[in-house]
Amino acid sequence: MRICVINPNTTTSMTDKIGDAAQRAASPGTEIVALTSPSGPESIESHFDESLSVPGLLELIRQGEAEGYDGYVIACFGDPGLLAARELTSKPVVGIAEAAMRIASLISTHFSVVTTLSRTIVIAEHLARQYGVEHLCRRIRAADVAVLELEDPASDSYKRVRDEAQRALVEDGAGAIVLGCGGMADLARCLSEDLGVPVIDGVSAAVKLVEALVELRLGTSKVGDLAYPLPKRFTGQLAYLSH
Ligand code: 5HY
Repeated sequence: MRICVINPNTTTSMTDKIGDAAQRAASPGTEIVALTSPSGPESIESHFDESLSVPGLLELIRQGEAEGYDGYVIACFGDPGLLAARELTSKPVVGIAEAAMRIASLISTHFSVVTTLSRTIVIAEHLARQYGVEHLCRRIRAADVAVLELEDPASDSYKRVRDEAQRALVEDGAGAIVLGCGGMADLARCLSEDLGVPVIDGVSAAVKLVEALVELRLGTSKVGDLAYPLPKRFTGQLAYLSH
């Protein structure tokens, strides 16, 4: 099968990292195609960034339908545009936050999330509530690492993420750690060895969930609110969407 993994920010080095993690997680018969959003913010660290990341990622899904992908991953921890993306396809579309939180709920009765900047904590809190795992999520923490610091080998971002995760084990009593950024996809194995608890990377979790859905022959329902978008006229920069 072929899975399209979309990085909704425009930083190609992060797309490469995400794609490598996705391919490592994928089964032997699965091809991963990792794509970078053609437009939008270089990193997503606020409601504003997240909203402006959606048109680019939706365009990749629109184009992806002609490529015959078996499923899609939205590789940003805010799961931006997830339901809009599901309207565009009958294939499975899985966001890394939903994937990571649901997988964490299968292996622990309480997990904590470690994300990047404090101002994005509320985004993950809203998702935990939306996905019905709020009672299992002890706390959403921030390592106070800017997303693009994760791309800088000279930064001490790994140490800050690890130290915050360690605090989650001690203070929250967390039984597992969820990594709250697509850019942390390469940290899970080392962190799990350092901390001695399961550490869930949403990119890997999402890839395995898409594989499972495809193998179960299950895709996005096209009945009701996730049916294909209604024909309508768009103007301005989105005029090309008119149909
Ligand atoms: C992400 N931002 O996964 C989120 C993480 C965050 O550019 N990719 C980003 O901080 O919300």
